[in-house]
Amino acid sequence: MKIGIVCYASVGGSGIIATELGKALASRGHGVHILSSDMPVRLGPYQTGLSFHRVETPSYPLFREPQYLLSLANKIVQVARAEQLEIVHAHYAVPHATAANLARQVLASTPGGVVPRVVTTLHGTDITLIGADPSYSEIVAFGIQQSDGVTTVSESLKADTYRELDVACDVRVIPNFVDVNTYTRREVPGLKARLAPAGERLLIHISNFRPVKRATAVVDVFARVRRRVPSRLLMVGDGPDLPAAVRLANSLGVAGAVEFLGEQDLLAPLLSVADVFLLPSVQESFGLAALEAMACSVPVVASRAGGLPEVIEDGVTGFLHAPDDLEGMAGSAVRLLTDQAVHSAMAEASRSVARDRYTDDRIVPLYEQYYQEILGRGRAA
Ligand code: GMT
Repeated sequence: MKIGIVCYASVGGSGIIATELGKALASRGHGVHILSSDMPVRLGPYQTGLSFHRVETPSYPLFREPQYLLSLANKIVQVARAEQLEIVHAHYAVPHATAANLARQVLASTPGGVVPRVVTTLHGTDITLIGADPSYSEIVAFGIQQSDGVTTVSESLKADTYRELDVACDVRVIPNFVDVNTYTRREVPGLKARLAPAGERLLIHISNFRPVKRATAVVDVFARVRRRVPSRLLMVGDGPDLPAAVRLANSLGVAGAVEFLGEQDLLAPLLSVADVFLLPSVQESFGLAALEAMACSVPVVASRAGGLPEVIEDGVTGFLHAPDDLEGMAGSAVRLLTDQAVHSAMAEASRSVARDRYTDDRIVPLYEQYYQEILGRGRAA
């Protein structure tokens, strides 16, 4: 198939999954074209069958705002025509579903031209935060409704979509996936000694430090853990709440035990030296970062929110608590750090779940089947 994938290039789960999907589809023989405003973080080196198309959004003195929706729709039209795309797969509804549907409309108005089918994958905040905002909701719902196929990354997000927006279309749940060969626990000589020189236990958090991730709650939970277990915290990523997390680490007197590492390309080595992953998000449609940790045999202590209970089994691969129960999260982390038997069982179960349910080999064919179904429906019509 000839497939266009539209995604954000910034660090965030939707762009990561879109890029990993593009790479996996190309290695399975499809012609894949990624459209984004910049090179997506996980694109990696050249791969046969995979190309990248930059969406340029020129500024003009009259415009106070960049016209990204228009330049993206325009780029989709151009790439679809040049490459005869059969599928345009929009990752994150805002505004990618709208741009893809607009492009399809333009292409349909050209006699004899190719008209791709539009698939939209909803990732989370495009529904739960941004999409449902009254400033966007009508257009987001329309973009979803007009798509030829719609997927969500969890059952929870599917329910949120029906609840938050006025959409009545069928929604297919296709969960996220992880490359378990890249994300696997490995020996990293000297790294643990460098990050935990006195043999402390290591907790880790990886995110884009947006308010929904509650980076300050991570520091708060860690401060409670450190009172009971000699430990250190790795904070990986960057975003609006980073300064608040640094301030809180200072005011709680744990700044010396917290390393703010910023954005990192290679996460598996850091996960390989970690003992517990903390994810106290307010809301999380899936929790790709948690799945990547699990693949590296790191048990997760997280919020019982959104799709996290679909990924993390409470008491088996980690512990779940109400988002505000920071003391409960600290208690679970302490249990993992002090009871080796519990930790080993959960580490092993975490790896097994990632390997048995969420590999690219298992999930990517679900997208291929879905594309075929949608193309088949188009032909029948
Ligand atoms: O994690 C983020 O805030 C980024 C956001 C995105 O769309 O880039 O992530 C969402 O999509 C990921 C991939 O499907 C999910 O794993 C995350 O759980 C989801 N984030 C939220 O729902 C807050």
